[in-house]
Amino acid sequence: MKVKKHCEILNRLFLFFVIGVLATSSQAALINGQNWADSVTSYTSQIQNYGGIFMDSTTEFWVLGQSDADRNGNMYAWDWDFDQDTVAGWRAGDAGEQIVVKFDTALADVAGDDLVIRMYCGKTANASIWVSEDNSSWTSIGSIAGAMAQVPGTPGCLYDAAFDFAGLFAGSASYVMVHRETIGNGSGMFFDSFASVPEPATIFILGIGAALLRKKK
Ligand SMILES: [Ca+2]
Ligand SMILES: [Ca+2]
Ligand SMILES: [Ca+2]
Repeated sequence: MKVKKHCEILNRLFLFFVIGVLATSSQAALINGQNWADSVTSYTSQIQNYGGIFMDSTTEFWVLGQSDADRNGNMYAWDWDFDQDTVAGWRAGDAGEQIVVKFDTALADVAGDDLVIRMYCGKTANASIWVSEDNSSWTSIGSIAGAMAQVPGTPGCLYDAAFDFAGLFAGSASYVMVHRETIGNGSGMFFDSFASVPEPATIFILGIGAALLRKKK
């Protein structure tokens, strides 16, 4: 009996610890252990959502915070009754477009992938992806290319492009830039969100917390 009581107390203490860890790490941009871009640092003149509305200071949220374009969760962004046009990018025409977003909590090089960008694009689209500590010195970490008849490149189908800093970038990425590399038909590209890849430790703590809560019921 006594042992059981102790276990219960330990369980409770651990639950408080878990809640405490989550509470101290829960800033606005950290949702479910994932770090989302906090602000838009700069963007070129033709950056717009799919409906053709140009981004301004009131619509920078299109690419900030958690993914929100696909509200019914089928990885397709154009279910008009459900989904939202909360994306920003470029259409067929203008060259050299780019967006720079900033993370208040910089992304580190963790085991495996570090950055995930949710987007959709046309089949000839191509963007180079760059990271920086200071918004001045940039390192290329890869690219996203459209493709024929598959994701990415299937109209409206969202794609999570993941990037590993390992061997490419030794710093902590406070800034992420997406830069347009192709123009012409099918080169449109629209970005929904920018995020860290959740660290296994965070997933583990969340998992234990959820298991304990279930046990309490
Ligand atoms: Ca959808
Ligand atoms: Ca990594
Ligand atoms: Ca969005």
